[in-house]
Amino acid sequence: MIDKLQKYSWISLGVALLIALISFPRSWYPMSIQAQLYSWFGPPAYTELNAVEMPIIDLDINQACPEDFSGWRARNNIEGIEIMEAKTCTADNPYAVAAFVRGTNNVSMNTLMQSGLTRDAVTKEEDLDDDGDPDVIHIRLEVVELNGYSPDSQEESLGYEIAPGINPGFWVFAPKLTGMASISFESNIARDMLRLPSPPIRIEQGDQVFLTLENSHTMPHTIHLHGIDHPYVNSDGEGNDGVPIISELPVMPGQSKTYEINPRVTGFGLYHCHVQPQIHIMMGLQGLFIVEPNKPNNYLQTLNVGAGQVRAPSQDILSSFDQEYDLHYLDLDSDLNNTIQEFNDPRLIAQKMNQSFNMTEAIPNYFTLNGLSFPYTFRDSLIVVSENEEIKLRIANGGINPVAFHIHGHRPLLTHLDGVQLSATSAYARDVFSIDTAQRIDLTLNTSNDGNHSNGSGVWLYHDHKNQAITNNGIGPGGHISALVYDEYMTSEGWPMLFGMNWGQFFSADYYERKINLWAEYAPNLASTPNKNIFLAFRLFVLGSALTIAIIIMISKIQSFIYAHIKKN
Ligand SMILES: [Cu+2]
Repeated sequence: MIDKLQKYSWISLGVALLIALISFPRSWYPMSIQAQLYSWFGPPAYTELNAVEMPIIDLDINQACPEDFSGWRARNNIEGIEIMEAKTCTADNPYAVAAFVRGTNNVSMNTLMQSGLTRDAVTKEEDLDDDGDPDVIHIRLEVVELNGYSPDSQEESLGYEIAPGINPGFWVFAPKLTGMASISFESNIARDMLRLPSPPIRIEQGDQVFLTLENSHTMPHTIHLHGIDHPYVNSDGEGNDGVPIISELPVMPGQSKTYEINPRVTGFGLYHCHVQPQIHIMMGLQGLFIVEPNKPNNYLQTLNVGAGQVRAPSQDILSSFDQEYDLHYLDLDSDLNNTIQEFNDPRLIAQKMNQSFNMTEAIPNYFTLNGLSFPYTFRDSLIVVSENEEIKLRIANGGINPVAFHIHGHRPLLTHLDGVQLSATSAYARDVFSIDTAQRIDLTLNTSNDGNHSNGSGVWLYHDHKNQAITNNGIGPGGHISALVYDEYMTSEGWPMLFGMNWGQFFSADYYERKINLWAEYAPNLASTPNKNIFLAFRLFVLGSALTIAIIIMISKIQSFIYAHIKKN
């Protein structure tokens, strides 16, 4: 019997080694052997990706966009002020637009109540040059904290989402409002007028402007007028440049201060806080400041809350353009901005911002356009056009990184740098415009379908071509991606017709929390998790078993060889 086994064990060993050889995974062989095997037997079959149909995306508009309850999108005429239609799904309150144009002191009680503004928010008086429009303008701004911490609430107080589930802390300049700061007693969500960015301000060349900062915040602040003609001291002989280490002391909590501006030249500048500017500017205390040419009967929309489309453009704009848009880019480092979610005590916030936070280590991880990040940028930062239009784009970069502004399918013309008009020979068209920190550019976008100005109708992306900036904390698409959309590609609900990937996942907080694989739906093979190969597992099991049997047989062979040797001796 033993002899028989001994006799067949050579065969068993051979079979076990053969099975081991066959089950040994191909990919474990050295490349030269693999290549030789492929030349003999051919490479393994190509596994095709699952083909998926690409239907028109059926996005639930209620998921994408809050409902237009009050019909704010429609074209309107309020108190004689023509307010253009907003074709995007969300729009500014037209009563507030009318009040910003006429002056809150010049509108009816009904308009004022519907605007939510105080009677002194933006007052307009005296036609100094007798050209049919008021020239003494008084603007009053408060400071509002968004997404701060309050011990009374489980969530951030005065909540403001820049993208699904993303609520960084901000400080903004905001117009003076009546009533509550949140939308209701039950909700802590900030009402529509309290948002990022600080609103663009528009005045006319030669206006006598009083800009009052009513510091309703817990920190000292100022207003500096960047690139706007203003005297160093005001008519009372007080500092008027807003720089607390040079010209004046900051405006302390509860105090107010009025800056005086009487611009002799037109311009496109900024206004921003100059207290600890490295911190306060990044917290959101910055806005566009535009000085328009003096024209007769020129009523300006003094504030453009949330920036975007100017719904009541000036006479100067209406004489040469079909539309005007304010685009304000901003980046932020959530480690800094979320300081106001770590503490409720202003002393601790000040301590971190003044001492422990190191601004040289700041790395922007969120990127906003007009206060929102993708996909919410599609709510109110779309540029909606028809063919053969001329559109004025005023673009400012308030972030610490440069913006490489790029628009698909178009070559806009650069006409102004930092508000200074280029000569006709130095104006140029291109498809990427670099905008460094605090710089402003004016572009004329022409939608003539001639292959040069425009490639024709469509949904054309516009975005920063710097690739960090098209993400939300590294997850893309995100950041300040938006689109230029032709009328025929807009739905009546104010959303572009989209072809391609399902957008439902972009409206999920899980996506930006890195919990969803974007490719799972249209490329499931690429999105599957490797190392779950049952066939490979079986093969390795067979390999292990065969090798175990072979080793056992070999040991027994060696044993019997040694026994035989001992017996002999
Ligand atoms: Cu400040």
